[in-house]
Amino acid sequence: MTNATQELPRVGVRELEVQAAGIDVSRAAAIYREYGALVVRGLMQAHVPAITRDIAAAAKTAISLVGQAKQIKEGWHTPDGTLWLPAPAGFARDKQIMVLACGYMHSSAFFRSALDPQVLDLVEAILGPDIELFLNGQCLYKEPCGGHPKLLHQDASYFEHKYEGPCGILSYAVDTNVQRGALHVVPGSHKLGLLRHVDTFSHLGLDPSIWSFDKAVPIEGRAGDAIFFHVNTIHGSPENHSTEARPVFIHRYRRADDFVVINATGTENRKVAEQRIAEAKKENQLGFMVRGRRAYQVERA
Ligand SMILES: O=C(O)CCC(=O)C(=O)O
Repeated sequence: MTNATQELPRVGVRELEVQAAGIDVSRAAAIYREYGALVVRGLMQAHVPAITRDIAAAAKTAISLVGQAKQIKEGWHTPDGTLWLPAPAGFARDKQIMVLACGYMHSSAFFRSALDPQVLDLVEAILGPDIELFLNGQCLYKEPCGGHPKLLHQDASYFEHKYEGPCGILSYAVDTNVQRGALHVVPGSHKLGLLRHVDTFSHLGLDPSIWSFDKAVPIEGRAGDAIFFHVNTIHGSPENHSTEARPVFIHRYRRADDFVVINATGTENRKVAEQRIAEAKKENQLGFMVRGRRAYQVERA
């Protein structure tokens, strides 16, 4: 891993975006391949009302459980599985929600949206015909009035893969501008390879003195807009300074034969995982198939 930089394309959101209605799937996939990021306006719109209801209910539950939070290395966990960070000054509580316990195991609306045929057509054009889900869906939740930033990072620092790695799709559950914590991406950064990450307030991140948000393109959007990003694409989002929460829901897909070789949340556990890379195997890493089929492979027997 290096922190080498190279000439990145100077593009704005206009070059990254297409409309879901009447989409040209091959053109959309070409944008993703070129820039490591693709914005599909309105792609998840039909799913938003039901998912938003489930997210609101999950947030209410999580907040009711904050008194039972148990400290872990990454912050705190409440019994529902929500991950918490220290709250900023002026908050009503000493903890704020980071990852809300609302995924495929909690919300059928969230799970159904992962199987949306138009979404899968796009993922197939990007990853090929045989696709599985990676992880169980994730809801990052920025509370109002200063809810956490997620500093710029590459997802491969958390889950480095054997092959292409996952294609992530982050969708806005609410209209989201920069003040409310819009996702920022660095177009073309997926071609830099995996860069050195450091420990930050929001876990693994790129050195913020080098990779600040002004190096990235903000993607403002409406509820239901979906942002596709490569596992090596540099991305992150600033604090939520609006008066309303900013939830997003994230799907991740990967080739059916792909698997994690390094899993980490911080530099210390990453160092340990890097020593064990040769032990990584596909077995025990099977996700639900959403397109095509999983061919039997002898080494898995
Ligand atoms: O909530 C966000 O905007 C950031 C999400 C993100 O960076 C991630 O899931 O890797």
